[in-house]
Amino acid sequence: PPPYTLAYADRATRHKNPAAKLLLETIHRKRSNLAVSVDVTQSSDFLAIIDAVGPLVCLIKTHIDILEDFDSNLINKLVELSKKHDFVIFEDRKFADIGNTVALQYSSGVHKIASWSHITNAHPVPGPSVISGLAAVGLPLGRGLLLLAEMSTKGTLARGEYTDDAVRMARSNSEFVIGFIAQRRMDGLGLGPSEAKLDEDFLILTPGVGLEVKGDAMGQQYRTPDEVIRQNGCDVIIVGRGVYGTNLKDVEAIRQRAERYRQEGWDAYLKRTQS
Ligand code: S5P
Repeated sequence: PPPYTLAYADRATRHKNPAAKLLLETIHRKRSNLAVSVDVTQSSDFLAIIDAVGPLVCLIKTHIDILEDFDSNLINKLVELSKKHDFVIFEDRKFADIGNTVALQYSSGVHKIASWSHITNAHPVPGPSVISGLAAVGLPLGRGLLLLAEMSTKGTLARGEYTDDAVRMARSNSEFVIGFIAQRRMDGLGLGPSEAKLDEDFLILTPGVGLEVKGDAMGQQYRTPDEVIRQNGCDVIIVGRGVYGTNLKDVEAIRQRAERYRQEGWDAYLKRTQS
């Protein structure tokens, strides 16, 4: 059967990349395909939200450069929380430069992303060299990369041929590229049966998920967990504002919203695999 009808647990055994394996195992263990994106500017809010939603998620997605009071001790605390609550870390850095530059941005600077983030992502726009630059740093550390094959925003240029070429780039580098940021299942996408490999199994992590509203004032577009997981065959829902909301101090409400998304995402997965 095509991978999207397989259980997360079965898919975990098929993956060799340690980050892909860890994510699939964590999803299965915690009965959660929910990733929470913690896009806040203060470390205290960042850590409190992660501590509250940690038990309910498979993955925490960060934009570490948003934090105004970042210091290296914050990374120690994030890593401690990831062990305490058993979640994977994904720094949403969206690398998009020449190989030499992205290798430095990934390994060095203030944030030293490769040293703590299991997964990161890149725009395919520079071509395959963006992957080889990042892989030189990340592969020896057991990290995994997602390519942004599509985006959730109105008017995105990541479509058609661009998306197909992103899939081809991933296929040629599947040791390090574990999947895509995309809006639908990408396996065999638009490439015809001769080019699609039947046993390929890319992870599809999908932002633009919300239950209350259809979008924001800045081009974001939302779909429901059921649309994303069951109807479009994606693997992980990424939710930011739908979970942390506008009152960052009300961690109990944040936890409750996370549980609602976790439940809806998991139900959609059960429907997809059991129908
Ligand atoms: O196409 C995309 C790709 C990403 S990684 N659309 C997105 O929204 N994202 C990220 O997902 C974005 O940077 C943000 O961190 C999160 C969505 O946040 P929300 O508050 O709209 O759920």
